[in-house]
Amino acid sequence: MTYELYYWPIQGRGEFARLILEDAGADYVDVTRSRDGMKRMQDIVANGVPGLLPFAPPFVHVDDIWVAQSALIASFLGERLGLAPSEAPARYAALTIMLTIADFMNEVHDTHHPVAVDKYYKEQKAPAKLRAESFREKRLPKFLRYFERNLERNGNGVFAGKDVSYVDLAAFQIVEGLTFAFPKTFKKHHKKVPLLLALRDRVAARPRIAAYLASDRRYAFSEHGIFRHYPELDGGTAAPRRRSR
Ligand SMILES: N[C@@H](CCC(=O)N[C@@H](CS)C(=O)NCC(=O)O)C(=O)O
Repeated sequence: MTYELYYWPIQGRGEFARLILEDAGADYVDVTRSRDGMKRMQDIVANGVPGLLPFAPPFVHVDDIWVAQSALIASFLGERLGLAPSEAPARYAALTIMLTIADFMNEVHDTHHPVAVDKYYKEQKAPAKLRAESFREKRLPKFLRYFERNLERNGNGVFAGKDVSYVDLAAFQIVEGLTFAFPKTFKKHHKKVPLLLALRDRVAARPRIAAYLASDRRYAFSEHGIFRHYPELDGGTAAPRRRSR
């Protein structure tokens, strides 16, 4: 059985699914890597598939099932691929935290696109600066504290249940994203999130994740993704503009 992942050729919100598929050693296709993949994805957003009309990528397909929305995809894949807690209370706790990670992704996105999703960052730089200041000073510390407290409460190094699950892989991704996009700000919080950083290391050391991260299947972070590094949004000054000839 082959899983199909439909997502843009960036990490973005599709990366949660990739990490699960990779960690599970699942047979999967990252559809937009193929020559006609982008067109197939856009056709599905325009016309739907039997039983589902997704609003936006990412979405996944296996057998006759189609699922959209990154947090739902993560829980769907985690449950099918042995990367979810087995008991109901912990399963719902994992999904609760995953949905909070999806909220967090929206707030990260809004630091560089606070006004209009369909306009460029350069068209909303002044409000982005304000939004990023609030993110750095209020929202990021609040989310980080929430994640750390969940790890403290579960008491065994993972977010829910006894073993590493999809939500731990997602937490790895947000630590990586923050390290790329907000290096200066995130470093100031390191001492306050020892369990989150330890979880990041634990996930990175999982053999299939380590192999994936070293492979060309892992897209690099970039200024087309959700986590973008603009020094001025990280409390620094803007990088000098490169002169084009
Ligand atoms: N809540 C959705 C958001 C999906 C989303 O915003 N996808 C972006 C890429 S990360 C997109 O392609 N959006 C196109 C659009 O909103 O028109 C999720 O978590 O999957």
